[in-house]
Amino acid sequence: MATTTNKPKMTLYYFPNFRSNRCIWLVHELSATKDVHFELYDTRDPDESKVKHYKNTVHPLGTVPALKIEGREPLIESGAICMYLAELYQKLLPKKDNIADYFNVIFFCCVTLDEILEQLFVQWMFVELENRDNDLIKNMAAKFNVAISHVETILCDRKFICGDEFTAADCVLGYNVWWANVMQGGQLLKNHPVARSYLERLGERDAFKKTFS
Ligand SMILES: N[C@@H](CCC(=O)N[C@@H](CS)C(=O)NCC(=O)O)C(=O)O
Repeated sequence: MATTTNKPKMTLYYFPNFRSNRCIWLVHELSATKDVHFELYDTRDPDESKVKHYKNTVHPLGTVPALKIEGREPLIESGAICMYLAELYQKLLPKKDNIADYFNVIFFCCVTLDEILEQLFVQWMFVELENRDNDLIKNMAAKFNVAISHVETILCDRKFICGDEFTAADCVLGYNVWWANVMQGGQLLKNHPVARSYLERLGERDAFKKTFS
């Protein structure tokens, strides 16, 4: 028998192992795969008409992720998609006392940590060794160090960002910690045992395993 739900039909446009993973992971945590259809979208698709159509109908800048929702404007920011889905399902939300950490960490990840990691990612992945901007790398690695230390002060006495219960904020931050760990042999987390054990804890979750490959 087909299962029906009272949720709108949704399509999550994604590319694996990039920021889309925040949203894919959360969909698995929410057991919402019957409502959210995953649609692989390659921003570098050589078929220009596909890219044009995506920009016209889903995301004006042509990036992923994006969540198309029946009857409304698509959501085009990974953090906003996570916050929206948690609200829609009324699951994985913080208790009232922890709402400040919830908002603060989601925005810190999407605005600050993403920017730092993106600059390091571009240098390490796309720029030949001899052409790398070593001052920029040093500066961004130092900034990351301060930023992740700040996150560690929040995590040092709790399992997850909002206490002992996992929330959507952990899908957002967890992606950043995973991202930092897969670059350059994990050197960014070398002196950050709290962040590393947080990642280990997240890695034990079934929804994490289904998402990250
Ligand atoms: N602020 C956006 C950033 C989206 C973004 O930059 N996505 C990258 C992948 S992680 C992308 O689509 N890059 C391809 C491109 O810029 O052409 C979010 O977090 O949703």
